[in-house]
Amino acid sequence: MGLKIGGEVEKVDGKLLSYTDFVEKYLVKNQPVILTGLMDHWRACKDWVLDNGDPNFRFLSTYFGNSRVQVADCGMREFTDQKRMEMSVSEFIDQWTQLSAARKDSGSDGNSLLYLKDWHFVKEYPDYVAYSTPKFFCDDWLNLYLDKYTMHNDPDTCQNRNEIICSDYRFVYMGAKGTWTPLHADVFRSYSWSANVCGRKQWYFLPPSQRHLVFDRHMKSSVYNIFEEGCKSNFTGFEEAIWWECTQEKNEIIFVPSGWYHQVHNLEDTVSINHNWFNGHNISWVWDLLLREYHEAREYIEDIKDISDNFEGLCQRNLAANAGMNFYDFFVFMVRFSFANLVLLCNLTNTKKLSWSSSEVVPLVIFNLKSTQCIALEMESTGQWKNSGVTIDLRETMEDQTFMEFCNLMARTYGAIYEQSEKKSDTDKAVLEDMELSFFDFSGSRICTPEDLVTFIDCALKLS
Ligand SMILES: O=C(O)CCC(=O)C(=O)O
Repeated sequence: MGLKIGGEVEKVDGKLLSYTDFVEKYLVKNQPVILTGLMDHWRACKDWVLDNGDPNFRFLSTYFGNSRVQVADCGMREFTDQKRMEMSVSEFIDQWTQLSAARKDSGSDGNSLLYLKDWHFVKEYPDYVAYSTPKFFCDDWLNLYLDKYTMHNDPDTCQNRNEIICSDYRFVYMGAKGTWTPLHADVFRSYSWSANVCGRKQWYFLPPSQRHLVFDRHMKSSVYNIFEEGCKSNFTGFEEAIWWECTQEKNEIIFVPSGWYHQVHNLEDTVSINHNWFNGHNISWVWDLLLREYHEAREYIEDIKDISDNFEGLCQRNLAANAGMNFYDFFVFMVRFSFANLVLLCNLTNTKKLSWSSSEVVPLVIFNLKSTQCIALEMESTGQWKNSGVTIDLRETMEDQTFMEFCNLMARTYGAIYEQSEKKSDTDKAVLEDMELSFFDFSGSRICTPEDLVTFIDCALKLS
């Protein structure tokens, strides 16, 4: 018996959809959708694709051939993912074209299929503007933050592995017909969007409410390939699962909501661009996952608790190694992010110096502050903050050039969502000086714990 298919992913013309409608129908409800008509002017759709719709291998190899990339062997499982290797883009393309030629000659599919994944293209080629992120996906706290800061600074973990791996969550994927991605929910339980520059993809989705059906009894291991024979016997709920299926065509963008498990198959030679991202609508998913992974990291080393000098530090270190960030990284991120929202709010509500329309951005900024505050309250209840060593001095932060750049980037991004990009939106220093006098007097200027962050946001909201 095949999969039970129950749900249908809507297809909507992105040009006719307002930002507010997208938020209400898909972000808030956490529902998938395919958007059309948003890639018309993308450089990637011209440079990377031949007239017959195939990938332009010669162009990709000539201009980007030297990049080192991660390539998955779709025929080889390694733990919960496919086995990965590193090679140059031109080596990858050579293997792809040889394989396609061999397939044409023999008529067989071959058994080794290579899939280029997670290529940090934007970070590597910032001046080659391959595409512009559609406004629906611009309220992206993750990539906005990573454009100015790093998430985790421990030299033992991600920095050591590779600077670029942690640098952003904007990727290019390229794979021949038949390449695929095993069943998974996205990193940090973020949203993702994925755009087909050429080719087609088949998506199989499982809503979060049915997640337990693809896990074993202990909720430890999950299904790798939904078409594998063993699924029914190893995962007893599997047959009850009701899947959503859809085909994403060339020049279409799919929105993948938080926590939806999905498996993806390339039906033709396909090049796609995808981002992972989170914002005020799904930040609670990120925190819930981090908390769950923290408990797992703790449980794993419980037996050395009594002989360890700094057991909590070790748990946080392991959490960062597994999840890409730990509680403190997430906390620092939330403090900087809230503070930048406050700066933006002050600029927007200072009517004397108002330089661009604030009517739509102010509610978004207030929503951001409130959703961050909710998470800070939850963080506080974990009680891990006594000796965390985290201190963020807001006066110092305000003097920091990187923070000012972060505030400006945020202002420009939120301006662009509401199509205010032509007008000046940079942070006004004079407004900040006014703010400093009035604000720090009653909020204090140091943030060390989630409790401090809650108080800080309370004060910030009073200004609105
Ligand atoms: O395109 C693929 O193979 C996988 C993409 C994916 O899982 C995602 O965008 O979340």
